[in-house]
Amino acid sequence: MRRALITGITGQDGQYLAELLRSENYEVFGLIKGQNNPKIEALQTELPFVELISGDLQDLPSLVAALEQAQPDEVYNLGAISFVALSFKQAELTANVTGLGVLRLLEAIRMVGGSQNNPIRFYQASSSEMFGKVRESPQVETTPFYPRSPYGCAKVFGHDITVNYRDSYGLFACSGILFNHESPRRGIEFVTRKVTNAVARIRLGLQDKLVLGDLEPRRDWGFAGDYVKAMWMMLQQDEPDDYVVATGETHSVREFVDAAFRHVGLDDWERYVTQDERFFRPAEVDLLVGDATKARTKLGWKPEVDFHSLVAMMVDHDLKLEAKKAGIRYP
Ligand code: GDR
Repeated sequence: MRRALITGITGQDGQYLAELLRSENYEVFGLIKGQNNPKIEALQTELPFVELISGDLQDLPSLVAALEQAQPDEVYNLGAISFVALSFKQAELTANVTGLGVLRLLEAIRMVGGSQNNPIRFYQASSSEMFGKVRESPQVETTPFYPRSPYGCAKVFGHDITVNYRDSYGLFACSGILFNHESPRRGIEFVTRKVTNAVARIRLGLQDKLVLGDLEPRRDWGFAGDYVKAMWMMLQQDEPDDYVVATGETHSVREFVDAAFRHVGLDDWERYVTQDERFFRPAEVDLLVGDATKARTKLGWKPEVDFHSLVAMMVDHDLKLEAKKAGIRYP
């Protein structure tokens, strides 16, 4: 049985990836920091097959110990301070976890290594936020980086150090440059889930306003369940490499809001939505759209869920969730 260790196991990608690896017959280990908290308890209920190991991307000895315990064939580094807005407020912490955390994990892998004929394979969750102020569209693996947030800067370091360890030490290390990917498991602080949850609550009469920031930024939004397959596929190749993972379609935040409200029959959505400075960022990424030709041709990967199906999936999930919480029958 192959073994995999996932950092960021409580996040949306960690959960989808754990399910995928389980279906591929892996033994799955998840790194968690801290003591029991509601997120960890929920994970234990939803994904009881995941064996949890305590450790922290800020603490090298704990990473070495986690690798020794899990003895993984594959390590997926999905752990990070991943909320871009927060990274402006906690820039140093972001650099430490999202940036230096990658270096620590790579060092731990060098130290523990895995067996000689079966060295540990490493996946780094890189991000389209590295492209930032884009200088070419669509973005491909060779597009220059121009990050626009402490998060983006930290991800550039994580990406570069992954490539550097591959070049320097021959590690089987891959970097997936993933564009935005969403799901019903997305955290409520991210714009898509914030919108679908509010739309559900407004439709059910539980809320009357949705307060957002800038509605003009454009993102290439895909489904997280599709994207974790690309992560796994990267580590099954003969050679390590870097890949853009994206749908190739871009939509503004405004279009996402419009689609979500229309899905529940509220076409006059402007009356529910207001904007507030609080949700604007000191520097914004205006336009992202990826070209995943390399992933399509070399990995055979392609996204299955399109933009409107994704919006519908998330709104329908939140309608059920919020109706159940409020004890309302819906529809
Ligand atoms: P992003 O995701 O920054 O693209 O990073 P997010 O959903 O937070 O923002 C998307 C866009 O929406 C605008 N926006 C708002 N955003 C939030 N969160 N809340 C609001 O109220 C709001 N109003 C407008 C933002 O300004 C932005 O332009 C995500 C994260 O998952 C990263 O970790 C990942 O690397 C990238 O996607 C790819």
